[in-house]
Amino acid sequence: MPYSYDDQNIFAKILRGEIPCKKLAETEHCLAFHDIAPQAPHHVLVIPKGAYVNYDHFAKAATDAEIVDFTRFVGAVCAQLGVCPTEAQAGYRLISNAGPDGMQEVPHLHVHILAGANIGPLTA
Ligand code: DGP
Repeated sequence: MPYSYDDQNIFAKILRGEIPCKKLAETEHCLAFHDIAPQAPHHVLVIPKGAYVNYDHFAKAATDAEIVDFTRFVGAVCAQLGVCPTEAQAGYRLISNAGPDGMQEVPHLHVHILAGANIGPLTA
């Protein structure tokens, strides 16, 4: 069954500028902003601008340009945060919840970047 994208989801509204966010960085294809309910000292969400429900949808339907941009952008945002594992004591976790068993709340693909502390078991 093909994915059906709900354009009234909260991240679609953020992308359209209908509700505000604390923006960290942006490219042609992606946006990074702070999570409204941070679960770590750094808790940033990275989303593609395209209408993708989750990672599975993105991997199957996105263009190569979108996928490359998204992948590199996540790395660039981690560098911007100063949490790349090459930094002493630094590092991060990337989490992307998908579907009901994945506990996904917002049906627009997002990757959580969690960093700034020793991140233990997650509920994000
Ligand atoms: P998930 O469970 O993986 O779908 O996580 C959704 C995340 O989105 C959750 O950590 C809270 C965050 N979130 C929900 N609504 C908003 C919002 O309006 N603004 C921002 N910045 N984050 C939101």
